Amino acid sequence: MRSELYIDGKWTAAANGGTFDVVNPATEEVIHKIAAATAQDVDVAVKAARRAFDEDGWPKLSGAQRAKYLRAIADGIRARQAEIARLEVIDNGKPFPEADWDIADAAGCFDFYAGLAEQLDSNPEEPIALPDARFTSKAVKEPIGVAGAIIPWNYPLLMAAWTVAPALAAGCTVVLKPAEVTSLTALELAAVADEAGLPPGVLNIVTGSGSIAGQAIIDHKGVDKLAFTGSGPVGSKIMAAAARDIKRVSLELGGKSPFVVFDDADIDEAVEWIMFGIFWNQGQVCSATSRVLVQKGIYGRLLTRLVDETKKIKIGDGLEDGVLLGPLVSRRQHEQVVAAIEAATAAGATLACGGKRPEGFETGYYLEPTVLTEVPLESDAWREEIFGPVVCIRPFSTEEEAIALANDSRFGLAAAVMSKDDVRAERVASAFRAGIVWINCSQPTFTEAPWGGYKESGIGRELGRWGLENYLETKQITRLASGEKWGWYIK
Ligand code: TAP
Repeated sequence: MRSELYIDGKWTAAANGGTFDVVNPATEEVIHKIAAATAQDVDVAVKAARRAFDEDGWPKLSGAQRAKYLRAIADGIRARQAEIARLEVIDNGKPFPEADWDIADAAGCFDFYAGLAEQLDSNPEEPIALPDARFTSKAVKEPIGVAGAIIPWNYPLLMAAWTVAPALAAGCTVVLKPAEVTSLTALELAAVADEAGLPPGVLNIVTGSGSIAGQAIIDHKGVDKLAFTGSGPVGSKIMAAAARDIKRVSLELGGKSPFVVFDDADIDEAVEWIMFGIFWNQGQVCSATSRVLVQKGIYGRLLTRLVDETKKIKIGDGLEDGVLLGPLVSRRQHEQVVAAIEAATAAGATLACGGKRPEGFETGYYLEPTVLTEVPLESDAWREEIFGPVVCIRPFSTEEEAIALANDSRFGLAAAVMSKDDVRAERVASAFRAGIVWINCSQPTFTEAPWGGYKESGIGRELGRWGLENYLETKQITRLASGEKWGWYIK
């Protein structure tokens, strides 16, 4: 396990020697200590990233040359997949098969953006037709500069890949701050990049707190672009900080995503996807479909089946075979989710199952998977992100009612609909005010497709070619044809 900052191609302690504890959420044991970056460390990292961008030529490499590094990083991650996945489990708590999936996805993300970096070479410019024949014009794409990336704890390595891979592919250099509670695998990414021969300063990892290291990144004048994934309040702060220096900014924030199930849906299939939509990763998923709306004809039967299946979920340490629900990421997150459930029942909601620490789990941040019914529409449980394994479920009568309930939210990250009637499913999909819509499923995520939210769920899109655009500027180059004269002042 690494414990130092990775700055300018070197491993280094924090300037003041400070560290923070790494806690295994399954055992509550302190398993490691990691350097806590100060503003001074962030300054050194940003200056290294600036030099790598402005002087050392990272953006001047061809896309194909950058792609070689990205593919070497992908290969390096895959070569150590099981070991990195294990680190993810002891840091974040998720079951090993989920962590293994994430690490494979992270490697795939570097491969995907290697392909897009190569495409930048084959499409270096776009000719622009002008209405004045004396001029020709073209648009070219150029990297924005130094990207400051701040990521959360729910998919530690994968969120790093979603920001670092497109940034490097575009020709940007990066200073990345992982979440304090899950920093182990970001440091492994630095180690893999180092082994891949990535030039010094191109990728810098500064572990530490949001209020010190994160704040230093968002305030630094040497950072051109801020890429943030996390909570709305911090996203709002980051946007305000970006506004001060007109930094480019992309935000991937939370949601309270609806899942509408019509009464022609297969109940088993619906229950499978409802569970996947809220219990995967202990429900700590920005796109979790945490508000389920079920048409009255099947509501009772579906609820009974959902509660039966939810009670069967095997809870335990993510390293144990067959575990489908690990502990929540931290004591703080556990306390917040328990408080949200208590507030829900105080507001009038009914606990259909779950809601407490499971029996036999006195240690670890464990929580039973929870189903809430009769949740008042104005309560926080219905309207605010809980970010835990807690689903609110209610019946509806008509399609219009379901759409109105689904869209009645300040968020708009994701939404899902289930129906055997394809025409209706498409109609509802197009009526959802959300950036990601699933039909007859919930959560499958592909590196190729755009990811991001409407309304307060964020700004900009990650993944796919949209993710690359996040790190590119557009420049127009307009030329007066030789032999042409302007003749405004001098005839
Ligand atoms: P946040 O506080 O938003 O943390 C996300 C990242 O921002 C972390 O790296 C954090 O650092 C950093 N950060 C915090 N304050 C900062 C500041 N002033 N300047 C710069 N960076 C700062 O999320 P959280 O506290 O981990 O979770 C709180 C809630 O946010 C959750 O319950 C959930 O609702 C939501 N959340 C959403 C997502 C997604 S994917 N949308 C992911 C995680 C959480 P440190 O954590 O190291 O201090």
